Amino acid sequence: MFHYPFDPSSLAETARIWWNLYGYYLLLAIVIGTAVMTLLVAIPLAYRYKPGSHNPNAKDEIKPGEIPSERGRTAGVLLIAVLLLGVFFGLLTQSLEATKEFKKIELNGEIPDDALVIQVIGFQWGWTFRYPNGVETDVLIIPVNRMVVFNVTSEDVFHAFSIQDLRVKIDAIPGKYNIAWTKAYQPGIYRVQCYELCGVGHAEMITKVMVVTEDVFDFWYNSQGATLEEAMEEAAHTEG
Ligand SMILES: [Cu+2]
Repeated sequence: MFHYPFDPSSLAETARIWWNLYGYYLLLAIVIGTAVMTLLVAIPLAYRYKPGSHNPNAKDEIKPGEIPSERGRTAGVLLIAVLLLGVFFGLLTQSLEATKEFKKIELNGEIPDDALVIQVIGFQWGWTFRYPNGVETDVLIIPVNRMVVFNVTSEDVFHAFSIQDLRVKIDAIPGKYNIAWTKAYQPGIYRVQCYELCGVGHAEMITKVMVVTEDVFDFWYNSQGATLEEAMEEAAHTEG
């Protein structure tokens, strides 16, 4: 809906969902930030000390024990309060919608038939990706335009599996499987990183995800553990 610089929503469906939500929050932050900064400048200017008049706004002065008159502000304040409530309610609704979309596999209780399900195992300090055909890798390889479901766990301490560019993040907890998903829109290489402080090697708990075309992925997947370079060559060969 909104388009800002560094918009990642063309990279993946998950990126689109969260970036869209981020747009609402950013817009509100800009409106409120502008109002606050304007008042911060305008009020000291309007009520500053002026020579010859100790209190230029004496009519506004409230004396101890006196109840100030409303001076016609109640309606304005009420209007702003109602508007803000409306905006916050809108944000709440949008946030719930985005969360529901990201959690849809758990909520629906079923994985789409054409989805690729990859087991993601975090450990001190690295990642193992286990594919349905039994192949295990330390680099994540996924096809473009296909739903990829991550079944995330840990074999030691708490970690968090994340692909920042695709806006995927989920806790990796020993003894528990957490589900995340994405659907990448274009081939590319992105970073996989641990987002839960998990020991001295935490900062190096990084690998990459390679989003490849369906052809390359199929060659790689069916080759049962060939390198991705081989699969890419093979795919290029077939096309040529
Ligand atoms: Cu970690």
